[in-house]
Amino acid sequence: MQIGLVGLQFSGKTTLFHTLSTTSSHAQAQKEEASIEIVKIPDERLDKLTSIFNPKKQVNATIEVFDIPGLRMSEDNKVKITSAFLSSVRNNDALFYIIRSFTDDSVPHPMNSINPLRDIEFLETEFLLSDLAFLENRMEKIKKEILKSKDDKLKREMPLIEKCYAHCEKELPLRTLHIDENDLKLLSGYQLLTLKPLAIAINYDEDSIQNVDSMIEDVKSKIGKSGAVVIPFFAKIELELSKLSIEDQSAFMQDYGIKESALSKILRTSYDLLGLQSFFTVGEDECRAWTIKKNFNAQQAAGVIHTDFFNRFIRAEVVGNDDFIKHGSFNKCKEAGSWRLEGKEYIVKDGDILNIRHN
Ligand SMILES: Nc1nc2c(ncn2[C@@H]2O[C@H](COP(=O)(O)OP(=O)(O)OP(=O)(O)O)[C@@H](O)[C@H]2O)c(=O)[nH]1
Ligand SMILES: [Mg+2]
Repeated sequence: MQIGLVGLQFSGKTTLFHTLSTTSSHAQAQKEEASIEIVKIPDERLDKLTSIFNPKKQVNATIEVFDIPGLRMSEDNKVKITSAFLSSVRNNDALFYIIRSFTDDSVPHPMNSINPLRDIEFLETEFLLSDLAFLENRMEKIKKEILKSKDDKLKREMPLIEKCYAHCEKELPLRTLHIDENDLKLLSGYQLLTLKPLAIAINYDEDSIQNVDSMIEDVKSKIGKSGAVVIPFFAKIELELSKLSIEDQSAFMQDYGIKESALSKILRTSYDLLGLQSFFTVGEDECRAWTIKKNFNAQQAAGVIHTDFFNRFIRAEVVGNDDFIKHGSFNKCKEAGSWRLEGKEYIVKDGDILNIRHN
């Protein structure tokens, strides 16, 4: 799974990116090309399991974060969308608009003034236009092909594309259109931009921390039907905080009045947007978090570990997270009556500890 940080130039994307990364050096902050970081997802539940098993290694779930250089002012003093930019955006499973609200005279804004709502609207409009152009092309193409081909798929696709086009024409992003699962599959290869789950992350000045809740509510009330989640962050101080030890970080966050770090907010929101959850496997070799879709059954979850586990699935031993941490092993959970043997149809719950039986 990959999320993309998208926005205008100098909105704080790379600064935020560096608060997320645990490995890269902060020295490359001004780098201009796009970069991808695999971000380890902190998980207290996994930490607890590791303290029980003391395994050779702990493997956290990860998510890929793509830092895309922002749109800048071109020679005619306008900010223009480029095809290179659009194709970088298309590559992601979910988007985070990184929107500037901080003021700093030494950092120019490509549109020369600070106006978060205008910047959000700019991105939404450009992406909507890109989807409209694609859908229009697709309709033309289907019309031609449908005459030559007996493919039923095209006949199913046409009304769907028309429905999407009509929705976009009303200036509404596709993420606010109800599309059923099968139709989504038909669209999945097209990478429509306004269909991607969206969070709008607004980069505020540190002196806004106390009023940020009402500022966010204000933005939410003005962006209308965007179907987006809106979250605040404070790139500049959070970058400073991210260099401190975990203990110092929480002390400083308390001092500043920051309730949750940008890292934690971004990861939590990504999981929500993408409909993801975790399950765990445990043992003396490794304790590990795995990422699955929310409605995955036991067999699908097994397939994430290994395709053989999917094909040769027999049963899954399952213990809920709290129960496992309370009792500390599958055997003790058995004695306590909280161990279950489930078939392939079992819908895995967030935090479940699984042991897959296969032949
Ligand atoms: N005062 C202040 N400066 C910030 C903040 N966030 C970022 N900056 C500064 O703004 C400049 C641009 O930040 P970047 O994070 O590189 O911006 P970007 O969005 O990655 O820019 P592009 O990659 O060019 O699109 C840097 O000098 C940052 O130090 C902030 O919250 N407050
Ligand atoms: Mg950057």
